[in-house]
Parts: sequence; structure tokens; C-alpha cells
Amino acid sequence: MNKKQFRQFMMEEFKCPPDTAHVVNRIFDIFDTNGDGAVDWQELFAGISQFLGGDLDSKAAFYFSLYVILYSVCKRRLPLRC
Ligand SMILES: [Ca+2]
Repeated sequence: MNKKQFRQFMMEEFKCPPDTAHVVNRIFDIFDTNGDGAVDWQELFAGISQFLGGDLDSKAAFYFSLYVILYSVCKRRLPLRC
């Protein structure tokens, strides 16, 4: 699916409010690991599995990527807690 389809999927399935569309777009960029402008099923499930499971290193890398996105969106530091 392309970015528009991904955004529509995430907004409908996860009930994301409209003002989070830019964050969903950035999540698309993380999920699109080969950078071809589309998220295939393998990339989608790999991305979702990082939300739900995976080892500690992959979770840490994924959440740090989200932190960087949120930091760039909010333009301020967010507290990091372990
Ligand atoms: Ca891709």
C-alpha cells in the first residue's frame, strides 16, 4: 500500500485522530524499510510486530525511531523513561 492507503488504514483501524496524520506518515517511512514508497505485507507485519513483540534491541531501535519522529514533530525534547 502507498502512503495514502497506509494513512487511511491506520486512521480507520487504530482510530487515529486527524491531527496525527503527519505522525502516521512518518511511521509509514519507518515501515517502508526498502524505501520504494510502498509498504508491503512483510514490512507491515514486521513493523507491527516491533510494536507488539520482538527482542529488546529491535524494540529499543523502533521506539527510538518513534522518539526521533515525535521530537521532530513536537520540536521539543520528550522525557525518556526506562
Ligand atoms: Ca517498501
